[in-house]
Amino acid sequence: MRRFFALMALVSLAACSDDEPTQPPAPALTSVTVTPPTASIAVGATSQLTGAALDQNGAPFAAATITWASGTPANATVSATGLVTGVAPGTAVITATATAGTVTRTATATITVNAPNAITVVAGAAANTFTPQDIVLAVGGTVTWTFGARPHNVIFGATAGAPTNVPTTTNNSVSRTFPTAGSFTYDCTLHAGMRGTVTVR
Ligand SMILES: [Cu+2]
Repeated sequence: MRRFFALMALVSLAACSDDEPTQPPAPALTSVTVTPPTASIAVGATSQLTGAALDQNGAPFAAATITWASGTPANATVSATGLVTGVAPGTAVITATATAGTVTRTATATITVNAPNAITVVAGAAANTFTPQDIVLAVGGTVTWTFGARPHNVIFGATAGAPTNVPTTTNNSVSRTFPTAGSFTYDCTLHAGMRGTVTVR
């Protein structure tokens, strides 16, 4: 019986609202979009993302503020205005968060940071180090080793696709191209522990 009365109350409420003029609901923050949803940039390059907060009708909702965050800042960072900068090869998911009062909505863009085509590695003029030690290079890219007064060489491990070794060199620079994807470790055989890796992808 109680259920019956509750039902009747609902019916009369519905009837009541039918008689009143329909008021469009006030605009409310409903969604946020990020354009473009994917982008591909080189290390050091930038890409501008645009965030748009929308109401329930898909119209711009100007009262929202949008903030930006990178899921992996080691690969790509994002500024307060959505400008993405490539840091290291890999992928970063950038999140735009729209906020209006207590309502938040998020959307993401996926940024692919490509490996560079050319990298210079310094064979230490004073120290027994390759700098940078571990690098990621695009397939077909070139690494140039620069040598100072201190003699070093670049001797690759027995990996298929590794380029020709660089013999002991001073005061010069020598380049090698890497046409094959893979991880190529090398040593300076003059100095124990002096080594580096070229990851080609
Ligand atoms: Cu050396």
